Amino acid sequence: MGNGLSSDRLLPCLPSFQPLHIVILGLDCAGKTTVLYRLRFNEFVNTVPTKGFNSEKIKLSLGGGGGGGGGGGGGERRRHWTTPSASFHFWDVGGQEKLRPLWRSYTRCADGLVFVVDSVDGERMEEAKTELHKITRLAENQGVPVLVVANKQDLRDALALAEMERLLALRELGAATPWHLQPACAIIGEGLREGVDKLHAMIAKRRKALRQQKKKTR
Ligand code: G3D
Ligand code: MG
Repeated sequence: MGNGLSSDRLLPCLPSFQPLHIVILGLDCAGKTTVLYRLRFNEFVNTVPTKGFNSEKIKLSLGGGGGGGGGGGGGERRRHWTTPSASFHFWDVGGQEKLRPLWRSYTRCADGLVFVVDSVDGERMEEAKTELHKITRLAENQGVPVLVVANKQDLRDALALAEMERLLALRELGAATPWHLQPACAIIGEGLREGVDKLHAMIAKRRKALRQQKKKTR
């Protein structure tokens, strides 16, 4: 689910040979740190509330959907040499209310955002929506692709994807902001690699559009 659009006047701050700068945001307890360590180690890591941030550089194969984990290919035993891969620098930032004003300093120069939402936390869906829209509306984040992770889909009371799309008002994110809503269960890793594939595709598409735009204005 997503709009898959890509166009913006801002140029990405990082040259393409550097890892993609991805910021993982969302309310506290949504599962951000679980997502980060699942991608890094391909296993469940017990988390404690994040007071500041966690950061990991991870090389991941692309296009394989589920597949192995990160950590430079440690869990990717069957990877063929032609399988495309990409390097990511993930920043998982604390989601408690008092820490949210700090988000902006991490998203400056971001190539992409991952916004993790607890699919069971209906009571705080409005709050999640407000924070998501606030961060994507910042001038420096205009056009930055967003992967919205509908996490904890393993739980019985998880909201359906269409309902989450509606409650988070994803269609109101703005025509310039590409987004994709990915159902996931971070504790077992389900949906995460598909989500990263989508995010990477949106970033690549945006970069291509920006290059073409730059050529035209020369
Ligand atoms: P945060 O970094 O967004 O604050 P955490 O969230 O990654 O610390 O996760 C908060 C709690 O949610 C953790 O449980 C974690 O195990 C749980 N969690 C994360 N992802 C999932 C998921 O996909 N399904 C389920 N059922 N639980 C998940 P605790 O008990 O340690 O608070
Ligand atoms: Mg955390």
